[in-house]
Amino acid sequence: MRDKLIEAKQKWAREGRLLTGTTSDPAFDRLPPGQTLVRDWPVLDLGAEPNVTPQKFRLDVDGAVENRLSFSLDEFMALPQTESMSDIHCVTNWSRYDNHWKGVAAQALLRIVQPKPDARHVMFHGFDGYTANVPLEQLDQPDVFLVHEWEGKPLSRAHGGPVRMLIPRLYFWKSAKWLRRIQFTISDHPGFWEQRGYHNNGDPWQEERYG
Ligand SMILES: Nc1nc2c(c(=O)[nH]1)N[C@H]1C(S)=C(S)[C@@H](COP(=O)(O)O)O[C@H]1N2
Ligand SMILES: [Mo]
Repeated sequence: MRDKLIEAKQKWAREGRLLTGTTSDPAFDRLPPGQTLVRDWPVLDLGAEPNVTPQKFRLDVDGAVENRLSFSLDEFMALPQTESMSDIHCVTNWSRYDNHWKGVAAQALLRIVQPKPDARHVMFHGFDGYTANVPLEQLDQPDVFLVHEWEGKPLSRAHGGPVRMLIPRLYFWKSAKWLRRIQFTISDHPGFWEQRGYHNNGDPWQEERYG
């Protein structure tokens, strides 16, 4: 099942499925090219949704940083919490507007861990072994959060609870669920889908679906 799904998605990447060949500017077009609005929130993952109990939860922040950190769930929840509203854009072409989130601002975390001057890239690791990479400047944005609440409720297991990444300006595959580790690196390393034909950057308005 899992291998079939991965194979199908790799085939879409090779064929350039859903590509419209147009780009737009988020300042003028809220909906990126080729996207369709949905009201529900679809679940997409590799099929093995880990059961991350509060006891099992741990978040490590390490690599090229001045202060390596490791949080229990209580320690994570004790960090300053921020509420935000943002849109989701999935590469499989659904978008969902006005999601209300609560969590820790990535910029607040960056102030605590202090990336070293030569840190340029970030790899997110999930409890299921999933990885996704972004340039450090994509993490250092005011709308990026480590979220644990959606619409006033704890984030469900299916959507990556207790804690997932949220990077609204990139396709949603960059937002790792069941967040386990944030690793800062000097050079770039492709994540799970990036190794399988997805674009390295993943900007929806540039239609960076496949690389
Ligand atoms: N840990 C982990 N994070 C993941 C995935 C995954 O398989 N494992 N799938 C990604 C993909 S391809 C998408 S589209 C979104 C889907 O998030 P959702 O199920 O909450 O809609 O999660 C992303 N984050
Ligand atoms: Mo996806």
